[in-house]
Amino acid sequence: MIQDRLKHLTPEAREAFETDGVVCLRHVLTSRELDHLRNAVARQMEGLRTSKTGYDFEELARQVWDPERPVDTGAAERFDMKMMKEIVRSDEAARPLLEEDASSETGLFFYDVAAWKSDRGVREVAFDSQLPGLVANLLGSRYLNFWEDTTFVKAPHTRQKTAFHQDLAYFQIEGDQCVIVWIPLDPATLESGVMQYVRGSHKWGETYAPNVFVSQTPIRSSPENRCPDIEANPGNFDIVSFDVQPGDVIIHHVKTVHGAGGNRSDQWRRAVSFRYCGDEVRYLDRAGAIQQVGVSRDLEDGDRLFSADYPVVWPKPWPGLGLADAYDLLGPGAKGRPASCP
Ligand SMILES: O=C(O)CCC(=O)C(=O)O
Repeated sequence: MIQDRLKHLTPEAREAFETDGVVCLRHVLTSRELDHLRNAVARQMEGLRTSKTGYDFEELARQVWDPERPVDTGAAERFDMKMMKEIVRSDEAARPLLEEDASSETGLFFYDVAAWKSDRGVREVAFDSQLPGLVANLLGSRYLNFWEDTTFVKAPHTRQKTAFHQDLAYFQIEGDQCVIVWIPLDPATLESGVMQYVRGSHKWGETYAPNVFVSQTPIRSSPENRCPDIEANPGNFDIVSFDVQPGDVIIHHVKTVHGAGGNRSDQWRRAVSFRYCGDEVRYLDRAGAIQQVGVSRDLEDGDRLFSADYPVVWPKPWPGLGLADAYDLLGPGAKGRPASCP
């Protein structure tokens, strides 16, 4: 296992992560692990209208740009989209971020989070695959907390792009030792909307306000440090992307600016991304960070992430232990154990 992990972390891979803020690693996940994620994504998509955290950003973008169209997010409440519609519409620099060469209104840009809490298969991948050991090693961290998983699906012929953004200010954390692992569940290329990364942007020394993906407009409660308009001037930036197959993963630094095109292809572009934090990361109830749903909020600013909401997934208490099942026994949802239990 150790050899497998280190096999991926060649000197070139470490150098790419350090210099570019992003690295693509090939053949990291097994077909069983990918099936777990695909099954979880299918379940999440079935619950789109009833999930508190599930959105179709393609439909939302239509609601934002059409003044007559009411905002309707079903049961979802993670983002205040009515407020966002007003903010985006009053932002002079905002404009629809749509692919031009597709005219259909049938696209879907599905988003949901935190499948790990209810789905054992997602936990198996997030906690017990090669990823935690590999990421801990890449970050040089003694231990690793799992922050959250997020699902991003673009149906064939989805026009909506993913606005370029930086992840740090979405999370209630401070520190650089955090990565996002983007896991394609279908082959992905620029045509189908694979992720694009601005090389070296993790070293720009900036923290940019979050946006809601359909526009670069910062969410109002966040400090107004706007991400540069990459979509308007792509030639001014050193943008890198990777054609990927299921099993490959792309790991980016929490400060690396990234975005994606729409899906102009006939194929689905399903992806899940995992967020891991190292031992230098501290909790910070940051203004404008996206509120997590169903967390116990038992941490104070400056705390290490030692909370049942952010399980320690590396190192393993002993080799071979599967943490996916342990969470059922010990996590906040365990029977007879209140969420606030230390
Ligand atoms: O898949 C996408 O379109 C967005 C992914 C992303 O921004 C992320 O994983 O941080």
